[in-house]
Amino acid sequence: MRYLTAGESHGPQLTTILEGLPAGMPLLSEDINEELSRRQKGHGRGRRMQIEKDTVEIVSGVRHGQTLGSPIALVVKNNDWKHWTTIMGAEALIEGQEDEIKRKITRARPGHADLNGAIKYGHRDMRNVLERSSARETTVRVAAGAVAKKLLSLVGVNLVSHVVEIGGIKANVDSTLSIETLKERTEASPVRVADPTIEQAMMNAIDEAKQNGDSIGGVVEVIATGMPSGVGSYVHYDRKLDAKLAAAIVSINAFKGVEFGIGFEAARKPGSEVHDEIAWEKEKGYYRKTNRLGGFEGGMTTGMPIVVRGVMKPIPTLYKPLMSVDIETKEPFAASIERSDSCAVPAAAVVAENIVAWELAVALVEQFYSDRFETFLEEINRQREFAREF
Ligand code: EPS
Repeated sequence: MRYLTAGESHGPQLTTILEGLPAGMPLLSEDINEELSRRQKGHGRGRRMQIEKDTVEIVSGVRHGQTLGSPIALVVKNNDWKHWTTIMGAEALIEGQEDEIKRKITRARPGHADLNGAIKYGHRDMRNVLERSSARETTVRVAAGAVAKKLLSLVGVNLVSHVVEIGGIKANVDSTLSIETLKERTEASPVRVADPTIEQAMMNAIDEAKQNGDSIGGVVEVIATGMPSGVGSYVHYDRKLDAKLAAAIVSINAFKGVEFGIGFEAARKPGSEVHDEIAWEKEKGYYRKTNRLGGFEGGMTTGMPIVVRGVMKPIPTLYKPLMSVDIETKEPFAASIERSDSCAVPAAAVVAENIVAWELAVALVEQFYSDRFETFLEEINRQREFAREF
C-alpha cells in the first residue's frame, strides 16, 4: 500500500492517490473530513486556517461508500488559490511583468528548506521551494491517514494523540487514563493537552511567542491500541515496523526526533527497569506487565499499546526574522517574512496520529493481504487467536 501527494501551498488544490487498499471497505468523505477539521484547529495557528475549510472530494476508487480496490484519489481544494492565481498559475508569465507578479523570494529562511532546495533544483526564486515544502501538504497526508484510520478502526485498532510539551512546558498526564478519556480531554483542549492544569500556561507561551515575532515547538505523543502481536519483522532492517514509524514521524515538517515508550530514558536505567516482564492469561494471551518499550520488541509489535513521541522544532518562519543572505546580492539581509503560525504543535499531533495510522495500516495490509476486506479482517483475527493460544 502506498500513496503520493501533489500540490503547492497556494496552488489550486492538494491531491493524493492511495493504492493497495482491499476492496469492500466502508469509506465515506465524512471519515476523512473529520480528521481534516481536527488538523486545522489549535491555539497558535495563523490567518490561513480561517481562509481554508478543508474538505475532501473522493474522485476515484470508492463507490456507494465502499472501496473498489482501484486507486483512491482524494482532492482538497485551496480556498486561498483565488488570491494566488497569477502568482502560482501554471501558465507562462506575460513578458515584462515577471517580477511584479511572482512575489519572488531571494532571502532564505534559516531552518527552512529554502536555500538547500533552491541550490538543489536551481531555483533563483525560492517560492518554488517554499510552496511545496510548506506544511500545507500535511492536509493530504492526513487525508491518507484518515483512510488508514478507518481501516484500523474496523480491525479493532484505536488511536489517540496528544500534546505533551509546548515551549518547555510539560504536561503531567496520568498514564492510567483510558484512551477514551484522553480523547475527550484533548478534543476539548485548544492546545490538545490532557493536563488541564498547564493548558493556560501553554497558551500564554504561544501568545508571548507571537507577540515577540517568534515561534515555539513541542512534543506530541501518539498511542495505538489493539495491534496484533508479531506485526513487522526482525529479519531485515527495512521490515522493522518501529523503524518505519520513526522515519514516518521524522518526515513530518519540522519534526526532528522520535522516541518509543520511555524513549531516551532507557539510556539512563538498568535493563531490569527498561524491559517489560512477560505474562500469560487465558483471556488475554501473552502480555507485558509494563509497557516501557512502547509496544515494540525486535522491530515487531508486542500487542501492547504502541507509544511513540515526536519532537517538533519551532516553525522557522519568523515575523522577527533571523539574518540570512540575499542570493541576488550576497549581502546580509533579514530572512523573508511569510505569513505563518506561531505554534502548530497541536495540529502536528493530529498529523502524527494520522501518519502513524498509515504506517500501521500498511504493515497490516502487507502481512495479512487479501484483495477483499472481509478476508483481510478474518486473517487478522485468526492471527490474534493463534497468538493467544501459542
Ligand atoms: C506554512 C505557512 C502558513 C501556514 C501553513 C504552513 O501558510 P500561509 O503562508 O498560506 O499562511 O498556515 O499551514 C497550512 C496552510 C496548513 O494547512 O497547515 C508554512 O510555511 O509551512
